[in-house]
Amino acid sequence: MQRVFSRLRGWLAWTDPRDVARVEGRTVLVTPRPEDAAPQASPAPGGAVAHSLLGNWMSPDELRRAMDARFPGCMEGRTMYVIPFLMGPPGSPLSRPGLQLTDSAYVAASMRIMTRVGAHFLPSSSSSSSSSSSSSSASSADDFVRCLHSVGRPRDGAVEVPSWPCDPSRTLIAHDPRRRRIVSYGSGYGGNSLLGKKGFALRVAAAMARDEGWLAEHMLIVGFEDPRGRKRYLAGAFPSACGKTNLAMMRAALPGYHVTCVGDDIAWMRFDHQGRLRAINPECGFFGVAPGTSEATNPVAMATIRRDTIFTNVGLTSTGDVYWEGIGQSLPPDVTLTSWRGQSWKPGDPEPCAHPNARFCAPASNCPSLDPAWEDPEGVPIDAIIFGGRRPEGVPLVFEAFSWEHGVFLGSAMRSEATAAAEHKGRQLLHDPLAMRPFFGYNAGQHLQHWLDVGARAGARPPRIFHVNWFLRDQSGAFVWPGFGHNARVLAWICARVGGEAGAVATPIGLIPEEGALELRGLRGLRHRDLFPMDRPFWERECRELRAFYGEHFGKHLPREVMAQLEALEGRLRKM
Ligand code: OXD
Ligand code: MN
Repeated sequence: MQRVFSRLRGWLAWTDPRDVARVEGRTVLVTPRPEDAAPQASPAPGGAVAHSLLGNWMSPDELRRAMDARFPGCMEGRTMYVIPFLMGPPGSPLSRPGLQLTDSAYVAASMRIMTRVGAHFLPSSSSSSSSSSSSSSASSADDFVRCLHSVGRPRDGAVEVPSWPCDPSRTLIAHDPRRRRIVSYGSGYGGNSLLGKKGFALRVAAAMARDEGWLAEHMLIVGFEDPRGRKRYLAGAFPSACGKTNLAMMRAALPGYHVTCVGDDIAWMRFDHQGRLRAINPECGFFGVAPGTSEATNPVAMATIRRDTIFTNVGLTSTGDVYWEGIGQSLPPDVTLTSWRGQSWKPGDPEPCAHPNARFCAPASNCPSLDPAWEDPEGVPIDAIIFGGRRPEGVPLVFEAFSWEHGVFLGSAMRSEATAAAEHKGRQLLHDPLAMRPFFGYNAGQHLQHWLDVGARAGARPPRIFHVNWFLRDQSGAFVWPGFGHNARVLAWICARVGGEAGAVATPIGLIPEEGALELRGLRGLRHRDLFPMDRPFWERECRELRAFYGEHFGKHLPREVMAQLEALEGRLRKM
């Protein structure tokens, strides 16, 4: 069921219950050799497909066969939308154009929010140098990313039941990074179908970035201003379900500090002539998880989605408003609810009212905390990079890497509890190097090496790298850190470190704030040692686990420097 809200000037879509998240198992990279796609992708002899934790591979011949079996006639009876679009601010040398064909009106409308749409963004055959409103450093008329999408259900004119057409048993999302092509069949949902997002801006862009010497990463970008008006920009990589959107839109719970939003999901970054890392947000909208979003957890998001927003799989009130778990608004007794499955729903029912991966899709221009420089063609200068994960035990609130190389190691070692954004079940700790595990566009070992290479390049002045964990729990299972706006306290320490103004103590895993350096005033009962556990047996287990992970999933493709960093950590722990 899909409907327009007059009051909200928004739209609500309810999907087929079989099409509710990214499908990682059906997302593939198409390269001549399996090891070009993922380090340990090894097909059975003669096989044309290989699955691995760090990416799935499909041979070009197999893709041709798969497309022949799916595409002919698949759009029959539907409208085909042709969407020329730009990823990145107009006029930026970092921006790149694309063209998506789709037979889904939902996808066309969502792309209109998430990307800049317009035929002038495509390089024209007459202009090999870009025009002023086009942007990109595209050098020839066919230098754009081609995206083909179909829901996979020809239409015979009858009323469709369910009204969300899809072909879940044959869904396939295939990327050919060499030919800059993405083919998506069978799903209309999020990253499966809005091909500018994960497909282009992460997977294909990562391969472009490798070839051209920049970085395409699963990162938010924020500005952080201190009470003296000094502003720094930070980029942060967090796996899905770690509160990236909340951090990107945070209202600081520390007087005098302000957070501004440049982006909440993806960063394209390049070292400029002065050696500073510059970042743009290639998107111009937010595709955020709705459940848990409230005036208390993310008032900026609540303001952002007040209008012009496409909601997917949230609940519906009898007054024509949206509803989800954790929305934090009590309903008048006469208001009734319909769940995302289209059934009448009341609090206490066993199934949730909104799907856990229900989404809002809203234009960035609605966001009240949008940074004034968010569309600066040069990108914003990044002073610190933050890696993080959802780690219930052992991992301190924040620590700083000793060097760029150590920071890349921390990125390779990221782990986090699983997410509703993909098809995984339950709470399990998943390895998620650089928060890119589902989004690598080429061999993940080479991606790590690329990080090492760009940082080592002459003239590069790499930003400092930090690791954060908002999700430590105490013995009763309660969160130790209040999170949300209080995360500004951690950002304040990070920026003070960058400015050479805050003290730190070296531990085997990195530099932690010295006592008193992290502003804890106003937070009762929080002791430094609860926030900064340093348990040698925990880290020894972590190292063993990491060694096994590297061996099993990176094998010979793990950069030597990353292994050297692990060995150095093991050595420091022995001396502890
Ligand atoms: C997302 C994700 O942004 O899964 O949807 O990372
Ligand atoms: Mn994401």
